[in-house]
This record gives sequence, structure tokens and C-alpha cells, in this order.
Amino acid sequence: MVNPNGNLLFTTLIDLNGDGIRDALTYARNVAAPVHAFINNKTGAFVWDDTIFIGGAPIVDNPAAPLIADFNNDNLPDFLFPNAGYDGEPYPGAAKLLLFGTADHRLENVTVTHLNLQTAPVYASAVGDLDGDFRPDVFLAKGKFGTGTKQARYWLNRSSVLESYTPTFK
Ligand SMILES: [Ca+2]
Ligand SMILES: [Ca+2]
Ligand SMILES: [Ca+2]
Repeated sequence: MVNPNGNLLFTTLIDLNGDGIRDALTYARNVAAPVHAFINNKTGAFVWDDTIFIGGAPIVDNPAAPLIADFNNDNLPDFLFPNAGYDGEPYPGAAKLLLFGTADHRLENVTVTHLNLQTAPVYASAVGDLDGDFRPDVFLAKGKFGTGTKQARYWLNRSSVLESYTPTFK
């Protein structure tokens, strides 16, 4: 699939409009570009519809696949895009993007209010409960690239706000 900017896209299939049929969420790699939504009309057509994004299609910057979990415990899927940023020296990283699903099947950008902003480059990410409270948490890591350093961080889910911590490895 190619996006309107001509970049190769990566796609996550998930039901976005609540009809039980998976739709497509697409995003480019190695470039800062908008996420796009394509609604599956069940006859083989995926119809471009960015109106599901409250406030317009958000920009992602060289993300890995989004982590999908219910971070705010409302039984609606939420999306964390682990943006890696520019993939070269000095590996500046990029802020991550957090979208919460809404009851009317739209996606709301809650990055500023629900995520400690982190600009470190990320090349591996995972979601799971790290502290036993049954709320999904997030782990991020990168290896050593160029003159950069190895880094790892995790976010613990505190009442739907993801708070950043630095792990230690012993
Ligand atoms: Ca659908
Ligand atoms: Ca949710
Ligand atoms: Ca947890």
C-alpha cells in the first residue's frame, strides 16, 4: 500500500469503526508523516477516512508498529506509536504518540496529557503489565548506534497516565 505522499506504508489491521471487521491503520517508516485510516467496506475496498482522528491525522516519525492496549480501562483499544525519529547520526529520537479510542469510534490524541514525553530513539517496544495492577505498561529499548548509547525506559500506567522510569539491569 502506498500513501498519498508516495511512501511505502506499514499497516496495522484493527476494527476502527466498531462494525467488527478489521480496518487498516497505515504509517510510513523513515519519514515524519501522518497516520492514515482506511475503513474496510467488506467488499474488498478500504476507504480512506481520516475523520476518525479528532483534530486531524496525527504525525508519526519513523515509528515501529503501534502498541495496542486499553490504557485507560474503558474497553476501547488505544494506540501508542513508538516513534524512533531520524534514523541516523545523531539519532535524535522523537516524541511518542498516544491515541485513545473514544466511544464514538474515533481516536483522540492524548499524548500531552497522558504520556511523559520521551524523545529517546526506540527500536524495540512491548506492552504488558509490569507491576501487577492489571493495567498495561510499556517497555522501550534501543541498542547502541553510532555514537549513541544503549537506552531503555518503561512507562507504568498510573490511572491512565503513562509515567516514565529508567530500568536497571543487574
Ligand atoms: Ca471496521
Ligand atoms: Ca481505551
Ligand atoms: Ca501495570
